[in-house]
Amino acid sequence: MTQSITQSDIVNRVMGDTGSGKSSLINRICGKDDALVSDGQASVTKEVTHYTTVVNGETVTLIDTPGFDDTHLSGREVLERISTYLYAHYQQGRKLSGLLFLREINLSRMTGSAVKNLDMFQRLCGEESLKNVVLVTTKWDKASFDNACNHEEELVKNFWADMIKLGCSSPKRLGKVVDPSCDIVDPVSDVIAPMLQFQPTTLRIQQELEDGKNLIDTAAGQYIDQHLSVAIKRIKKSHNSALAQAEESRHLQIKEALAAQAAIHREELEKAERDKEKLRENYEDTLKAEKQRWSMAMNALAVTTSLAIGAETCRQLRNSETQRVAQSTLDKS
Ligand SMILES: Nc1nc2c(ncn2[C@@H]2O[C@H](COP(=O)(O)OP(=O)(O)OP(=O)(O)O)[C@@H](O)[C@H]2O)c(=O)[nH]1
Ligand SMILES: [Mg+2]
Repeated sequence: MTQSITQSDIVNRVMGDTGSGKSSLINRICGKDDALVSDGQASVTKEVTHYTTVVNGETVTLIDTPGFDDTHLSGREVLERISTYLYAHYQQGRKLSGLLFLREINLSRMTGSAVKNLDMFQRLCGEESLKNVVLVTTKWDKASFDNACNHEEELVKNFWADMIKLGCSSPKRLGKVVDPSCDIVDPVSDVIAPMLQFQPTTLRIQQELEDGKNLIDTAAGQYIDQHLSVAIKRIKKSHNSALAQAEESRHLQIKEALAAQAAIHREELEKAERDKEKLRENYEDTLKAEKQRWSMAMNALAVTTSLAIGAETCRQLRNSETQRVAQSTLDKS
């Protein structure tokens, strides 16, 4: 169950590719199954949610986030959710202690969306906060050890080198179980515990929003905006080409298939143009809208919590009633 974060909590944010095991890791660290875990088919975590646990006597809060390669949400939607959450916490005087960036080791190559995810992560953090970042590779138990080592080497050499140079911790290996022979470590004692020593940091996106920038003018917002412009150009081209081919074709079935294709492109185009427009909106309006969305979620959470408390109270009452009846039977006998 989520709890509110207090000023003294050590707050760590968990990011990474979709399906890389962010929610599973949080469950493992907290020793509970509160965060919803995917079955590997599609992205599951859509809301930014926090979970709290105690490590070495310190209260640690872990923030679960959707990835920028989410299968349901657009990059703009993910950016809005993450930045609003982070900015709201910053405004309340809370800083992040650490950030975990996860990558599944048994994937052989970095796809375009994985690269985008990594770029967005760096733009959100800024160089100053990279010393608070711990890189993590997951699912070592599932991969062939040699292939996993090769992929790790490729990541460190080609994709994570700059981040490591700027102070990121070298990657930690995680799998379902700890295995010292392969350097597969324990997430609590080997990943979270060392992070307790980190000096809290202000992320670049938090500072940019504090300086009064609109989302589109932040480093992360600009990246999304550029990607949307490229996507809009590409979709327009495909849309026009499908329409032209449909017009030229003499076969009714082909004509219909191409027209259907053009209609799909039209929808994609409208969505991308809407995203671009929304990104341009005043950040205060975005913040207000996101907070409203949250407040509904928070109310729902409060109801769930009180229902849970109700059920627990009933259970306790039932137990005490059972004990009372048992005691009176004993007294009578
Ligand atoms: N074998 C193995 N499977 C894992 C490990 N960690 C996570 N998984 C599995 O990977 C799948 C995805 O895990 P999640 O924790 O939902 O991943 P996520 O990054 O939170 O995914 P989204 O919220 O959808 O972005 C699930 O089926 C997990 O059981 C691991 O260390 N080893
Ligand atoms: Mg998740």
